[in-house]
Amino acid sequence: MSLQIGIIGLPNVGKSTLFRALTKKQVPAENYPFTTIDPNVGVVEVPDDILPQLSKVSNSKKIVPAIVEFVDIAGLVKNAHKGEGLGNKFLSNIREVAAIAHVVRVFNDPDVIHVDNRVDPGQDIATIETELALADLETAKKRIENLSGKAKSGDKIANVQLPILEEIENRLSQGKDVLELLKQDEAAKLIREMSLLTGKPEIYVANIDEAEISKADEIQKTLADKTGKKPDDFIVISAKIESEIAELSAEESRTYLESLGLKEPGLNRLIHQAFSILGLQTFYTSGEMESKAWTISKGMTAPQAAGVIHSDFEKAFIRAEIINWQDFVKYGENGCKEKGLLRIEGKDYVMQAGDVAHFRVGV
Ligand SMILES: Nc1nc2c(ncn2[C@@H]2O[C@H](COP(=O)(O)OP(=O)(O)OP(=O)(O)O)[C@@H](O)[C@H]2O)c(=O)[nH]1
Ligand SMILES: [Mg+2]
Repeated sequence: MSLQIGIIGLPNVGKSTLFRALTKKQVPAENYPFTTIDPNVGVVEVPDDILPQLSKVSNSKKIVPAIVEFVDIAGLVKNAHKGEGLGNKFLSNIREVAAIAHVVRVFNDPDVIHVDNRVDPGQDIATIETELALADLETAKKRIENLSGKAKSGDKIANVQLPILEEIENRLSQGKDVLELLKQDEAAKLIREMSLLTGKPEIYVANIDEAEISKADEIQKTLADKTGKKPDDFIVISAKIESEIAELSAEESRTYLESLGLKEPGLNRLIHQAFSILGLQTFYTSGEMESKAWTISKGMTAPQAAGVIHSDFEKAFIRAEIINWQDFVKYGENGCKEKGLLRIEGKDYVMQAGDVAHFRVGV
């Protein structure tokens, strides 16, 4: 399962600066043998305050965090959908990712050229989104052409898909995305199958001047107002500050963050948000050997979660023993058993964020 976040945006907005800062947190590839080694792909640890606490209680030899992958994609320009500026290649890079981190330039630096010679985040977002919509429109039109004949001759699938495609075409021609249609199962299936760009979950990363970092909340609100999006859709950072923090030791970065009045690096927020828009969450296992965060999709049941640990475990699942992580940290595993804080859950149990789990399986 490749669940990558593509970093996209206009040229020169700070995508690669951000990517390099992220990859300073890059995990050693040998810990994750199935991850591709590609200079444009960064395998990044998901920051996790719970793991060290579990590890301490269990006296674990090793901590294994969850990971998320970021892909640095080259800048898109106007008319990318017509192939401008290697547009087709970059658009196909975006088709392969599961979600999008859209970097928007807010910083003013006369030394860094803006492709349109002005800093206007709202307009820049519109430029990129228009390209994505036009690329999707072409994909939809081609598909409609292919299916029309089949639909007339009574092809079942074509007759199901054609009205959906027409709806997609309709929305895109009006400059809308197709996110709304994801609520319908058939449409969602088709949108994923066609890898439509406007059907991917997206976060906006506003790259602001380092001197403005104390005004981050204000800027977030202004951006939301200007673009008609929600403030939470934006993560406001300074790529420059992030790349500096990434060079520092843990101790130094704490002092530096404090001096800027920040609680945590902006990258941590970005990584968490990225994880969340992919629809992912973690559960934990913790013992002497290791404390580990396992990645599952939200809504997965206990047997499915067990199947992530080992594919045989899903079928062989008997029961799950679940302890809430706060209880685990407070009383330890045995303490929780004595206090009745260990729950026995069956095959219908839906995993909750922060569960510490033991699966009993019949193999
Ligand atoms: N002042 C300032 N300059 C920045 C910031 N972020 C990036 N830059 C500069 O902007 C220039 C372009 O940054 P990149 O990170 O290479 O931009 P990019 O989006 O990857 O550009 P392309 O790959 O060409 O699309 C570099 O000279 C960076 O040093 C920032 O937060 N503040
Ligand atoms: Mg770049």
